[in-house]
Amino acid sequence: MTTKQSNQAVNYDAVVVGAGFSGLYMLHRLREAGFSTRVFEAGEGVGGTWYWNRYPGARCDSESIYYNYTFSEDLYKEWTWSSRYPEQPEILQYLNFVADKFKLRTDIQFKTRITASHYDEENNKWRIQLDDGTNVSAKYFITGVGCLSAANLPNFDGLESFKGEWYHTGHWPHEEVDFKGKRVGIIGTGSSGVQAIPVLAAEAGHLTVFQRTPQYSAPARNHPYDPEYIRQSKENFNEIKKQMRESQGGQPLVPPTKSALEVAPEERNQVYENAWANGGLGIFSAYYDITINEAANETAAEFIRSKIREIVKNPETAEKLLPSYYYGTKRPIIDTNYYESFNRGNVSLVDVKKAPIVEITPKGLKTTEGEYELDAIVFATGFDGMTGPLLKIDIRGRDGVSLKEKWAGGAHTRSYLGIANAGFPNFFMITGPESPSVLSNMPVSIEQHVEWIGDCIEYLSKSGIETIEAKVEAEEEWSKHCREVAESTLFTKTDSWYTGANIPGKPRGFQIYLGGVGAYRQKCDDVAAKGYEGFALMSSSRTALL
Ligand code: NA7
Repeated sequence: MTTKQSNQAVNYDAVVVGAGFSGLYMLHRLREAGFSTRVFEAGEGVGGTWYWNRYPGARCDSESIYYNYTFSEDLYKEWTWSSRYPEQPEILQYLNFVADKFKLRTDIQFKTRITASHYDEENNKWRIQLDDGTNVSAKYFITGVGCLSAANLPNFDGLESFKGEWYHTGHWPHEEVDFKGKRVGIIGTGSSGVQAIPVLAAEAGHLTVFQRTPQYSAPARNHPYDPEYIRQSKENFNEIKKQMRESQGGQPLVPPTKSALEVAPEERNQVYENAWANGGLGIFSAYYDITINEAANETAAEFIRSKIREIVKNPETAEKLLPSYYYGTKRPIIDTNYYESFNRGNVSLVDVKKAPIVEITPKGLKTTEGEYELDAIVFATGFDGMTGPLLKIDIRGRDGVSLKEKWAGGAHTRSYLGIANAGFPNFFMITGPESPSVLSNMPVSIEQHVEWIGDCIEYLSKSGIETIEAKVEAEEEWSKHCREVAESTLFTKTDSWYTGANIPGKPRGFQIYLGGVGAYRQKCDDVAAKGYEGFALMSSSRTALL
């Protein structure tokens, strides 16, 4: 294993940031093609999101047989998932299995954060600074930093004075945290909070949930897999893989063809009842217009509200839990006993939209209405999504211009296909802003980017091309297209981390491409087939070939 010292002045063909789903496959893909590649990972192990998000109840909301790599049929057939929605430890186990199978660890340096990466135009190299004070360089700089890895810890006064323990769901300790009998407060009711609340409630002496925005959630109805179902999925590997890659959302689902408004209310209600009984995200995908038409959206929203009123026994609590934003325009959630938790005697709900949090005190947490004494606080307050993880690294392209500067001014990030940036030669982002990323089944989108980037680097190498860089016009056109697609939906009408609204001061703009995984793949393939249309290909760092 290479030590940290051995990095002094080392040069690689490619440096990849992060050893999650993206970094692991990127390393494998480039190494197989014969490129010297080094991955740097801040954690002590592989896993990325699944390494850090170890909070109680953490699990995936994509069905497990689709939430894995499909680049290797052997791998798909060797691994067997235990249940429909796997828990975090099982996904982490899977990624460790992948790292072992493809012998990836020898080219990963753990416990090392990349702090800066600057393009050296004269030598056409990325100069990469590590947090141990050493440097490396690479021809290609590739980020696999994930979309949700920069934790958002709200800037509450007094946190340092708190006498108890506090945790963020996205940076959970590796040791078991004992909440038994304790007075626990949890801030946030997004996917992480909704997953953690029932588990914490079962353990804590008392759990106080501090809710700013009530959420729509549907039961996951997780269950162990029938071995026959697993056998069939393995047998149908090629068909499943094809369907996932050509689909809208990265899962082999038949896209809805009906409007929620063209069917009789009784029929629609039955469809929603069936989806509720089956568990998962069936309501979200029941009709094609749920995220584009207000009236269609309201049918799904009101159905879930009716379920909340039915489940939660205390009418006052039920009322506080009723969401009112457009269903699905914040990440739709699936849960195990979320609303049911509020029927427990040891769970209380505090509306912090009505009475905001003022400060954290030595004894607990103060809102405008009173103080809550707590032994532990869990921040389930989310992430600076999409751009956050990229901007934590000081990335500078031509003329020393930083990515932060490039993305600061406007109301929107700009990128070409969510993969590349004008002014940043030989820099690729895996699932960057303006790609389908988080609004798709992530492993499918990750594989598509990794394969596209891998093919591109092989093409450049074979063709004697030294530099690839997105053209400004291509970038502007792509960003405009992304905005137009987003603006034709209800997504842009809600404050969410998708739009950057959860981070004070962050420029607002929809950060994800909503055109669908299949159509997006086609676009990327067309760009490559046309000799990397929209990119300038150069024989040196300045001389354009095409
Ligand atoms: P989310 O979905 O961003 O949820 C964060 C939650 O924290 C949400 O309920 C926020 O309320 C709440 N929040 C954030 N800041 C505050 C402050 N200052 N005061 C009170 N409440 C606050 O993050 P998750 O980790 O749950 O999920 C992230 C993604 O991971 C998820 O979408 C999946 O893709 C997987 P708000 O809604 O902003 O009013």
